[in-house]
Amino acid sequence: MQDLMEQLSQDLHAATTADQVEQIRIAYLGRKGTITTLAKNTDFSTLSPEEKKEFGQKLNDLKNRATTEINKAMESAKRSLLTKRKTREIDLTAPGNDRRLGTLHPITMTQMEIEDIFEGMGFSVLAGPEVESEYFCFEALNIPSDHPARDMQDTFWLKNNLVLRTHTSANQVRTLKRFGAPVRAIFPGRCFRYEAVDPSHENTFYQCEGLVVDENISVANLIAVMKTILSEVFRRDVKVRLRPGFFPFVEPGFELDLNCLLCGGKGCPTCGDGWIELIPCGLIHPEVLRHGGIDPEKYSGFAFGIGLTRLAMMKYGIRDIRYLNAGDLRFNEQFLPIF
Ligand code: FA5
Repeated sequence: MQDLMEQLSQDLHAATTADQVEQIRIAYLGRKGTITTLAKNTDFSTLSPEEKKEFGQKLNDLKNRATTEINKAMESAKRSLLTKRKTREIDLTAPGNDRRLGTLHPITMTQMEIEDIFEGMGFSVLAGPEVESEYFCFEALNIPSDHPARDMQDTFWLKNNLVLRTHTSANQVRTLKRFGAPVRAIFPGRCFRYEAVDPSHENTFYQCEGLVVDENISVANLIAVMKTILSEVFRRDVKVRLRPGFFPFVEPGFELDLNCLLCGGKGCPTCGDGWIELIPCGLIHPEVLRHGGIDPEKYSGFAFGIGLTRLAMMKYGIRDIRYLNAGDLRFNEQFLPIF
């Protein structure tokens, strides 16, 4: 029995965790433990009554000592765990855990920048639905169902005369009806067109519509705002050209093209002839103002539809629009925030 006690002490000495001490308790005092089975494995028939009594006392004594030792070892294992936790050493020179930081998508960054610039000029930033009624997307914009201009935008039709909006211009009449005049707002958001995808055309892309309605608004105001936007976004001189453009909801209408920043205007697969169609715009057609409940005799206004996706491409030097929707993080991670 003395040997057993010594063996137990050695085992407990080697144990460093509460789990290990518990394993030792089971090995010695558990149902099939060495001490527990000691009585079973002893042949009492060879012992005198005094010897039996003495054996019983020694066995009890052994059990008590073993229990005390094991309890002590358990206490100390728990205590050392606690101290370790409290005084966990911090090695300031150790390399940190590598945390993967996300980056903003180039379109998101461009949108945020555009919003900041327009807010600085007193515009509100609003949003409209992506699933739009045929009325707001076309009819209220002077594009009735039999008008050839419907063919300008290949449309995803849904049920019940709903469409996936083909342009953010669908917000124009919604806004006029809701806020009246004077009003100054932009509407960045996704648009959808059923069209063949190539380096500069996607079926899902972003535009940023803007409109200003007030008394005495003219083309001069429109051009001043467009110039401010481009100089703020690119922070350098960029070449633009303004040419007449037809949109049934503006009169007169313009196309504002940007000299391609990818090829310097020489012509490339992204732009074709050296110019990127970027911001169609014009003075809001009186009929559209009427749809919005605005008196065209008193108020006039301008509207524009920035191709936000293409602007991001020019800003970040992205040659193919398809990278932007591909969801490849290796692509997205190349662009650092611009603020
Ligand atoms: C429109 O969508 C008009 N609503 C713009 C407008 C607003 C005119 C207000 C007048 C007044 P357009 O179809 O040209 O026009 O598209 C506007 C811009 O969106 C284009 O110049 C281009 O930059 C971008 N865009 C159009 N289609 C795509 C496409 N499939 N992929 C990427 N960008 C596109």
